[in-house]
Amino acid sequence: MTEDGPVRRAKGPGDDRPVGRRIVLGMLGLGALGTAFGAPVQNEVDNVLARVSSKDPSGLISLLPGGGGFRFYNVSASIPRFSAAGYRLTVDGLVERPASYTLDQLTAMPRTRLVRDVQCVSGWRVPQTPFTGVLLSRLLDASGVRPGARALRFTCFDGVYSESLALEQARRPDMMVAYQMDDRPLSAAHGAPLRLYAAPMYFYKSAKWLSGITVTDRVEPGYWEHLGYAIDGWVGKSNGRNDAPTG
Ligand SMILES: Nc1nc2c(c(=O)[nH]1)N[C@H]1C(S)=C(S)[C@@H](COP(=O)(O)O)O[C@H]1N2
Ligand SMILES: [Mo]
Repeated sequence: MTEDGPVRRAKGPGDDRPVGRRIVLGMLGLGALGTAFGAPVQNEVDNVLARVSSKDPSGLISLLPGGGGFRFYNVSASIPRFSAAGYRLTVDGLVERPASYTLDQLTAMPRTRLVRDVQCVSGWRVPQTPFTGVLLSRLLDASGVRPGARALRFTCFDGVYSESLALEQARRPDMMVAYQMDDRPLSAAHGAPLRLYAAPMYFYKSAKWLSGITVTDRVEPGYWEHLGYAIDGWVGKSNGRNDAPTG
């Protein structure tokens, strides 16, 4: 990949940069391996896709298994490694009962499946993508929100990304933590094993590799929000864009 120069970080939540020809060819090679040998290699494909993070002037990425019209974003330098067995989602802060969920516990909870369009603030849109997971309102009710709570802060096990939602936004029936996308377990690049899925908002709100939810007394702006993107990231009503709603 060095022939193409260093892979720099995105300047905005959808600022793309060209993927050099060598990288695209490299990805196609991995894609072929993925077809031949199955899932473990798919993780490698996802890793490469995520590392080159984004621009696909050739349109070839969408041909790769798992590509599916999505662009891959990662503000950190690599994809966090995880083991499904060791995974925990913590819920703490202004709650009566702090919690730490295993993936098995989350998948055993009542599940919600939503099928909406995905809209990135940079313009790309993926139609009608199923996400399955647990509503944030269920996690909040399970832990018991204390008086004075106003917002949620989301942290990620990449150690860099963060997000936020106001409490009343988080309680909506289209705000969840998701462990499936396209009716399959999340891939590493898409945030495995668990990501936020904020269906009515631009996709930067949907923090990947989710590690913690902290209930707070005020909204604490997330990674991109510190850099000027809307905290209330409603699709079509924020960030100076007029996209159609995702629902
Ligand atoms: N942890 C983490 N979550 C993240 C991001 C990121 O860089 N790191 N990028 C955001 C942005 S800008 C978008 S558009 C979506 C992209 O999700 P995808 O890579 O599954 O397509 O993830 C969002 N969540
Ligand atoms: Mo984005």
